[in-house]
Amino acid sequence: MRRSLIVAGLVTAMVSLACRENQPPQRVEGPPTNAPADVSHGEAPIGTAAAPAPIDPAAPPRSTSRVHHLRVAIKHAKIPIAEGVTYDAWTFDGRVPGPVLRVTQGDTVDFTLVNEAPMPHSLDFHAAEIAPSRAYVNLMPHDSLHYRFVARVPGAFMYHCGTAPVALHIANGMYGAIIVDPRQGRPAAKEFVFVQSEFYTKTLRDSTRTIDWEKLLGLAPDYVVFNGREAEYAHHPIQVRVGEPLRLYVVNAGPNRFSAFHVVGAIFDRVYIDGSLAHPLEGVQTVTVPVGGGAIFEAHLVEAGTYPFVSHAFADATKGAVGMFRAQ
Ligand SMILES: [Cu+2]
Repeated sequence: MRRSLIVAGLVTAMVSLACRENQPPQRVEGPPTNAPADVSHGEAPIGTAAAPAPIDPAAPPRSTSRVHHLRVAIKHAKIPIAEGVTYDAWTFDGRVPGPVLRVTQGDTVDFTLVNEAPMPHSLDFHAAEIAPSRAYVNLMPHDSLHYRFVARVPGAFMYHCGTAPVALHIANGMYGAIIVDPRQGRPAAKEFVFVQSEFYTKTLRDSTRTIDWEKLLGLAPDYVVFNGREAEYAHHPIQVRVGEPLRLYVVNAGPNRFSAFHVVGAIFDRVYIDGSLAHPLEGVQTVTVPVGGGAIFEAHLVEAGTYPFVSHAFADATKGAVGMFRAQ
């Protein structure tokens, strides 16, 4: 019995060896060796600033209104996520990320959500304190929902579709940022909003991309992006002035990858986790923005030049989580 098992094992080993010898050698792909851009951390080619970026990174201005009538429409839409790459997305207001909303601490948000998509969706405001069972319910196609909340806590907050499976709805594009300014305001600065997120794609027959659920569960995105497009602000560098105070509202929509937010060539003067005024970090290089979280970064650039900003988790920067400030 034992001898026949040994013989069977030997035969199996010889057959598998013979099969392997008949196979062509597997091609092992190495890392690319040509840098996309001739600048430190140049993970993507740097474009000219002459053409504006598809999504303006500038923060919307503060409003003096104390009651904000906000209306968001859920729509399915095809949106570009990289040069020549179109994604079959689920969106708020037909764009990814959804619109940047901005209110002031203590203001009332009078909110209406309209579902113009052919399937149930919802919207969850991280800036609200409210019963999800009342406000974040699934909204059927052609239906609408209305409620109010008071934005009690200042910060940079995420909003997103909360319909299960939530990872699918977020990965398909249903997220955005809402800024809640402290009642007393913040010092004057040039302000930008960056929403980090991931796309997990496979190609359909008509060459548009759709979700690849296996890639999502395996945490292997094709693209990691700021404001919905691969290396958008490397292709369209953001103009700033030397020495002027910058304020960056960074929200990480995920659905999976933590952001290690860093500006190359700068040290953050202050970082407000989520936006809390109580204990800002001072003199820090890189700060984690967790999935579903936000932070407010204040910095200045000391001399003229190009300053990349990245997720310092560098596989993600390679996949598109990179942009450039051009200081003049
Ligand atoms: Cu949804």
